Amino acid sequence: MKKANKKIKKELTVEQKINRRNFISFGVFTVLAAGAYEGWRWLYKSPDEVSGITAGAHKPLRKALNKTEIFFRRIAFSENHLVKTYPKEMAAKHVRVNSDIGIEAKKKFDPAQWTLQVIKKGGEVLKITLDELRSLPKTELIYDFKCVEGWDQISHWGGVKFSDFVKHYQLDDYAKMQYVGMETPDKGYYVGIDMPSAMHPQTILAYEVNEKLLPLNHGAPLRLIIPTKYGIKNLKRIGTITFSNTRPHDYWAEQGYDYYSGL
Ligand SMILES: Nc1nc2c(c(=O)[nH]1)N[C@H]1C(S)=C(S)[C@@H](COP(=O)(O)O)O[C@H]1N2
Ligand SMILES: [Mo]
Repeated sequence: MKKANKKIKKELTVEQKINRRNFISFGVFTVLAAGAYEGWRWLYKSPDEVSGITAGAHKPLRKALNKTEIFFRRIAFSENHLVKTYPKEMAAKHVRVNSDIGIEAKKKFDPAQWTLQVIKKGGEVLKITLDELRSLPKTELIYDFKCVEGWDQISHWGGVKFSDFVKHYQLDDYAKMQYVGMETPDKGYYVGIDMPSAMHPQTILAYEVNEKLLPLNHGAPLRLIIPTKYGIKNLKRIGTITFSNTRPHDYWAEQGYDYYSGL
């Protein structure tokens, strides 16, 4: 009789334990749910940032994005940190052509008439031909090009290192500014690049792919190859280069993509 009683008591205890756990879990769930709801309401009711350089977003979200950028710029980015390179044999023979904003085939463009235009202080414009650029030391780079749409490809580029270009054309004072802006000649596509990324030793003004002059669809006569950034920043057919301490306008940032777009 005594034994049986003990058994019943034990069973009740197990059930009580389950009930107690259920009660606690439910409580925790309710508190978390309420917290999440309050957080969402806070975000939802917070003011929109003014859309401009970047697409409109609720201010706290943009703040968080900017904080992430600051983290990557201060901690993760280093001039000494080189992007991985590959042997020539690994480079794709048929380099993928992605998009053509600002360089559409239907648009008239004569590469022979092209000069690169560097906008200097006071509106002075430095005009540079492709032959001049080709007479500068050439840098080659074979690396894994990455597009935000999800594809990547090892490809082989050649051209003038941006930092060599700055030195050669005595743009050192301009390179003390915070940003470089680049646009297609028709101003249809444009990017803004923070100066440390532009001056990174693997950033090149490329005029070759697979050791031949660029075809038009890859950005002839000159394109940006910046391996520390996603493809969107690798502007094809550079028309003008500007320097500034404020963020230059950026085609995809205006559509809501991350301005920094670093890798
Ligand atoms: N002028 C111009 N440059 C551009 C683009 C574009 O649409 N127009 N697309 C960008 C994107 S999203 C990618 S992934 C790369 C693709 O370069 P590729 O076509 O040479 O592979 O170019 C970048 N540069
Ligand atoms: Mo892309």
